Amino acid sequence: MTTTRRPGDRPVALVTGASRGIGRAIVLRLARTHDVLAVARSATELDALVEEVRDSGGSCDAIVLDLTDADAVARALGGLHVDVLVNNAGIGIMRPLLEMEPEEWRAMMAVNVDALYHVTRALLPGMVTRGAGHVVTLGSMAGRSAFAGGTAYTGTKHFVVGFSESLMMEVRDQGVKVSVVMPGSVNTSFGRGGKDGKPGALEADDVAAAVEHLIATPPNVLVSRVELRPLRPPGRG
Ligand code: NJP
Repeated sequence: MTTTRRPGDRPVALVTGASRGIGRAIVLRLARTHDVLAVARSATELDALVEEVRDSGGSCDAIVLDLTDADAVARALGGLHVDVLVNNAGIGIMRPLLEMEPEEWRAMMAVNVDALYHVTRALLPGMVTRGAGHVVTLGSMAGRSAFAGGTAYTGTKHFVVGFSESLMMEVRDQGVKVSVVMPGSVNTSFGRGGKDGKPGALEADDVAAAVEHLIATPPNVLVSRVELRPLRPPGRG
């Protein structure tokens, strides 16, 4: 994949977890204004997404990648020109700590925590060198609250908030914006409930619209944290 950029080229956005759910919705939104790189493991779903974007006149390329493979991430992403990185990939295994298998713990840490480092470490140096860029990471309202059965998941999302806000302070003076988007429940196949199992939840495109909005802010404006809730969640009197 070429990284040579010409004057007038559209900015490049790379979205992880693009094969379905929120990441897919973000790709479809950003493809209106950006050339998009869509990252996930599922080649068939990514191919369908690429086709959909191209059919509507946009530019999208798929990168089939397991984000938990640090060497593969460095090989595939290192040196790419990316103006907007959306760290969206995540998994949610909701189980009390004492019922959680060690491999479930490790799987969640590998995607929600370690992969965030692998991907950001590959793409941030280019942004710093160019003095411009935006890193947006999908956190969660679970990154500021707690629930039984969420020991590991809320831990990873608290990590995301600390990571994003500290990174923001490390690179803002070098022209790079860092934001964390924290939705409540979103109607995807993620975690508890399954698709269509979350009445009153946000839709994936609601989250994508928020991401689109915050990367379109003027150069001197940084929205560093977004908490996104449905207006009238069911079951609240
Ligand atoms: O998740 P889902 P959502 N390597 O399950 C990818 C947060 N969030 O869109 O590899 C590469 O539909 C996977 O692709 P594939 C949540 O914590 C959600 O709902 O093909 N990619 C798929 O594209 C997460 O950070 C809710 O299987 C890997 C994507 O990740 C983000 O929003 C609420 C991978 C997951 O798609 C997206 O969630 C909230 C790997 N090793 C926060 N492993 C909610 N939905 O309710 C997974 O507050 N992926």
